[in-house]
Amino acid sequence: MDPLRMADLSPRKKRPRQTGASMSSPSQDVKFQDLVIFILEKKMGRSRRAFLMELARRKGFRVESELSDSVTHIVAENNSDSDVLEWLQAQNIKASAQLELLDVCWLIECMGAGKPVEVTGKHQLVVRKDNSANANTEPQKTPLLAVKKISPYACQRRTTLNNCNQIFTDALEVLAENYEFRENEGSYLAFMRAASVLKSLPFTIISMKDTEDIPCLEDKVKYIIEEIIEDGECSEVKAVLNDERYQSFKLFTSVFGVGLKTAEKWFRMGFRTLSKIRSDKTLKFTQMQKAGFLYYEDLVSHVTREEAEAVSVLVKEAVWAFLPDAFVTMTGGFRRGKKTGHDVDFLITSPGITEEEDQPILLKVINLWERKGLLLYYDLVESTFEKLKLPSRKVDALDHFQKCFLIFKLHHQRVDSGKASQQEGKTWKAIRVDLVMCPYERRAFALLGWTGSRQFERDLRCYATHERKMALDNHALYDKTKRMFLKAESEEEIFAHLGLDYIEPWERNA
Ligand code: DCT
Ligand code: MG
Repeated sequence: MDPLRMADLSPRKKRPRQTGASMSSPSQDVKFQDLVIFILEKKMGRSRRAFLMELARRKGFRVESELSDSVTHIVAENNSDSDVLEWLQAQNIKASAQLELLDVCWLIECMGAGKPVEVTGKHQLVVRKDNSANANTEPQKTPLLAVKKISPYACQRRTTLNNCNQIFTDALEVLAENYEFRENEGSYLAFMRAASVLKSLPFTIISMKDTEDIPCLEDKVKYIIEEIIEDGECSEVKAVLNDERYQSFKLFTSVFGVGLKTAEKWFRMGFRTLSKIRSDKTLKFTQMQKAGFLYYEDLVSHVTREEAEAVSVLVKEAVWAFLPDAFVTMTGGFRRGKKTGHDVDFLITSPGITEEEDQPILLKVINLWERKGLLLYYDLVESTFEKLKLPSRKVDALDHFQKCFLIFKLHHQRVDSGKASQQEGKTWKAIRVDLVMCPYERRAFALLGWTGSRQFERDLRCYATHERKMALDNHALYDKTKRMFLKAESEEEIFAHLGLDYIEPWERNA
């Protein structure tokens, strides 16, 4: 989630809505000169067209009332591409190859981003099959008909990174985060669940009718969606983004080692900036927070995939020096195909790491890196794993494996020189890394748990409990009816035990 992007949802005062002829002049403040939009009235209706034209112009887009040669993008709603081509033919206009024929979802996304967004496949108009049997029927892109019944559980949905509803999910995640900051867990979960289900949809919501069969959308969520459909933005989100408490919590918790409790304390003490906190003589910081402040700039700039791959090479090199048959797997967001992350997560195991016997691999790796001057901070958490412990009932519980939360000093020779390296000849970047080590027998559970997303994990565990009378966590799956642990060698087997279709890691971006 990027609240700065949300802040971009036009910082204007709410104006009375205008329709029809009272639209602002097309020439007002055109920010994006390269594209000229024409919105098709056919099947969209006059008032909705007028509303969208006005909104787009307010956001700095050039929107023409009449179709002309200068138009580069035609936006239509409820039309297939052949509908639009037929219409153009009837107007005696020949569509050039450069002319983009796009669904209204593209324009709505542009409104959310406050700038033109890249055209991808999902923005193209549906191609109507031209067999005579259905040539005269409506185009097939009627979202509700196109979608099977949507499950309320994220583990029964396929959620790729191609989010057609980002304008809504960004808004819902800002509101969820604000509830989290206010320790309202119920609303936090409700808004996260709603954002998650919208991320799985293969279409963009363009009217409230599209939301009718979607689960997990409480009234307060629908209200937000409706406002965004109508205005292109949400007043509550704008208020939250401008709220001092939200801004302070967001800022304070962006420091590694600072959680809600500390943020709350600093806010109550009247702090609003990190520089005041850092220079305060009376405050005591944990080692983690000290490191968080020291490497702040690096840690808030996202880890790129290139950087993650470079770290991966070094983790494997170090682990294999001590345990040549170890399996080292990058987990977390990068395993789900994300291009950036806040950290890089790794799961380490080997046939030699058993439930009975611990191996001091993490300690050896840490000692090695320390000798090489590659560790900026580390916290080694010892294992509290017990073979016969039943899976935790808490869906957000941390696991019991040995792990190390660390900050790695990644030298930049081989990777793209980002901002950090230009900083006065600095040749390295501080990168957050999590290393987790698990017994070989538990590797499938650990891999599934550490791949995420958090919402996906939450729903997997809820599904196991409520739909299957089983208990799942990062260590094990327990069948309460049969009163036995169910073993698994792979993630596929865990899904099969749960009676779920297998969901690939890149489809778990719930
Ligand atoms: N995880 C979990 N429950 C937690 C914490 C983590 O199930 N309380 C799982 C889900 C994702 C994985 O561990 C790694 O966690 P993060 O690194 O926090 O998440 P991420 O998806 O990798 O996100 P990012 O790309 O920001 O690192
Ligand atoms: Mg991660």
